[in-house]
Amino acid sequence: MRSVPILAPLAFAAALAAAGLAGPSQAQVMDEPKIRAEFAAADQNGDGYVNVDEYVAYIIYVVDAYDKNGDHFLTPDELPYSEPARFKIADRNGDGKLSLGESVAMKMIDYFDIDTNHDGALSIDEILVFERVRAANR
Ligand SMILES: [Ca+2]
Ligand SMILES: [Ca+2]
Ligand SMILES: [Ca+2]
Repeated sequence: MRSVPILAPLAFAAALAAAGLAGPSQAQVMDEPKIRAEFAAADQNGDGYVNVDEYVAYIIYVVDAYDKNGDHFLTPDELPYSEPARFKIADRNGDGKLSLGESVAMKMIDYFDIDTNHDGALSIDEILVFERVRAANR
């Protein structure tokens, strides 16, 4: 199953790409400063990896940031580039909006796709690879 980023610009994954562990070489097509900032924000204990707890916490934070009307649901108009097909997949109960649980469920699919060495934490390198593929497919 392909990953389906619904909260794209946060590019959460994209996000996680930085924190100073990555070499200077890697991120030409990506917004590296933004990625660095988001990785640092997500890596709460500063160990250079984003684990599941940190990932979920960051998704919650991000969902909150996108929820412009404060109803705790994300609708297509609140998502900068939502694609109808992706939104539909994420919207499991088909009510036309994404609950926090639906958003987290969707992003967890990304998490396991990104964690290619299956150590349960996301490194910068894993995120950069993931984002490069995603950018290429966009
Ligand atoms: Ca961490
Ligand atoms: Ca909302
Ligand atoms: Ca829903």
